[in-house]
Amino acid sequence: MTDASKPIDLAVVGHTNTGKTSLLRTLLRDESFGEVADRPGTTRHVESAQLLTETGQAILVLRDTPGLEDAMGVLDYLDQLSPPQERHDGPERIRALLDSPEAAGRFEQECRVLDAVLKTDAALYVIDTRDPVLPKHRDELMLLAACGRPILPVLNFTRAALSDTAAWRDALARLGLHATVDFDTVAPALDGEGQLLDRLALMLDHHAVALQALRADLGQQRLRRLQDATRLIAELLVDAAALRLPCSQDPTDMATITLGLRKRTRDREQDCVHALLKRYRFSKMTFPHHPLPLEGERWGMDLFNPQALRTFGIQVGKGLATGAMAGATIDVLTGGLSLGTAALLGAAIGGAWQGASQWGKRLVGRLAGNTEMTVDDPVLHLLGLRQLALVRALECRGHAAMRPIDGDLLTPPGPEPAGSGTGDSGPDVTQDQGGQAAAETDAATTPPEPLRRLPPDVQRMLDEARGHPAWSSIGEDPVPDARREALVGAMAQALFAAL
Ligand SMILES: Nc1nc2c(ncn2[C@@H]2O[C@H](COP(=O)(O)OP(=O)(O)O)[C@@H](O)[C@H]2O)c(=O)[nH]1
Ligand SMILES: [Mg+2]
Repeated sequence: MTDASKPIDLAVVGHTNTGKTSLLRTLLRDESFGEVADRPGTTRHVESAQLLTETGQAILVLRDTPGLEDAMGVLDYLDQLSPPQERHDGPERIRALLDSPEAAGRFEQECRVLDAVLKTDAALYVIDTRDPVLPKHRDELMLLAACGRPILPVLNFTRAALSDTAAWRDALARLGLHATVDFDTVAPALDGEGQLLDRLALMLDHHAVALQALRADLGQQRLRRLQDATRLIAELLVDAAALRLPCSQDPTDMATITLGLRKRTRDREQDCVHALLKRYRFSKMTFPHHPLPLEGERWGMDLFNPQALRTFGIQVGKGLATGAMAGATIDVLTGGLSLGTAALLGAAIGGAWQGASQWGKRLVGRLAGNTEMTVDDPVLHLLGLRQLALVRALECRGHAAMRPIDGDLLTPPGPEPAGSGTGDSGPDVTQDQGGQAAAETDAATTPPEPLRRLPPDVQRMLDEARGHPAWSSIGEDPVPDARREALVGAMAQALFAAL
């Protein structure tokens, strides 16, 4: 077991339903590992999986085990089997137990766990910190200690209202377990796995180098995920900013083209959501499809709804706020020159065009036949902010979480827009299994402060993209362009810095 070139073997143990399988899911970034449920005895066998570096090297083997249900019964039986006065050491006594008939009988489940612990380098003892410290927990720890392996208590459910980590730390210290790690498997701290590996490195000093290397590797993986995520968002924004749909100045035609513009933008946003979920190794169920309705239902979800824009603190010009063309800018075919939205909308619908004096009559003349619809700036901002909010949520979500991310994430709390009057901006009440919804709501009460605006650099880049219709992969005639790639890279960096 001391061969430092072999993967480090860890048994994940604890009472039933404390989140052992959940811990594996989150550490492995695998929502589908094992079976997780709010009822006893879901994990019946010892299932294992490897935690790999980015290059595929296995550093850790994690063994999920069934719950220790009758530690007290096992301890009593151990006393009969090998009375303490015989002075066998702990592992010898446990081996005697494993050789006894009860290993295939009454204590089959417990013996599977103990067998796994004897074969591993250390045990992670998972604790539901909402539970009071009970004699059964002390019995479990005594039994595990008899295996002669280091034990690292992992404090789970730390974000639940009833969690009492102080009581647990105190009780564990009394049992000689002074190193513990907080790790809420549904909403772990950003550096949760790093802290876990640090504690393990202290306990398993001959594996410390490998554990520190794994810690650094996981940090790199996280960084690359974030870089890829911001790149996906930059791609989306460039596609939306560069999108231009030709249009006559007939108001009916304009309204139809606007619908097409909205559809392409929304579909493109949905693709980005899916790509982000995939990059973070979450299923589509993590953030179910929000249909982004045109009106009503959930105003907060509508990309082109002025109310949604305001919730993100985005100022909307008067001319844009309502009407069939909300969210679209009418633009002129003048080498990408983008004119003020409100002003042009005013012109298009026959109102006074305040921009006329600013741009001059010649330009008004050129408007005559050659208009285009583009996605308006506030909508581009909203698109970016929503995706950044999603990335932040994915960053601090464990793969054990079962409740979908709340769609309200996309309309984070802000000054309530006057007259919203919808009353439906409260948290989604999602049907969920067992008691998780309540506990996960605890975790969800402290989301990171939402970003309120895109960085000015990004705005400048969006302006540039507007002038290049061929840069839009959802446009009429996309053409690959090195300058576009460079811009996407630079925008991704600016978004990364904003996160
Ligand atoms: N809210 C919340 N629920 C959790 C957490 N860890 C586990 N659960 C839930 O608790 C239940 C039991 O978890 P599971 O991993 O199956 O426990 P095991 O029996 O120890 O393997 C499942 O419904 C999990 O979704 C946590 O940190 N927070
Ligand atoms: Mg389990």
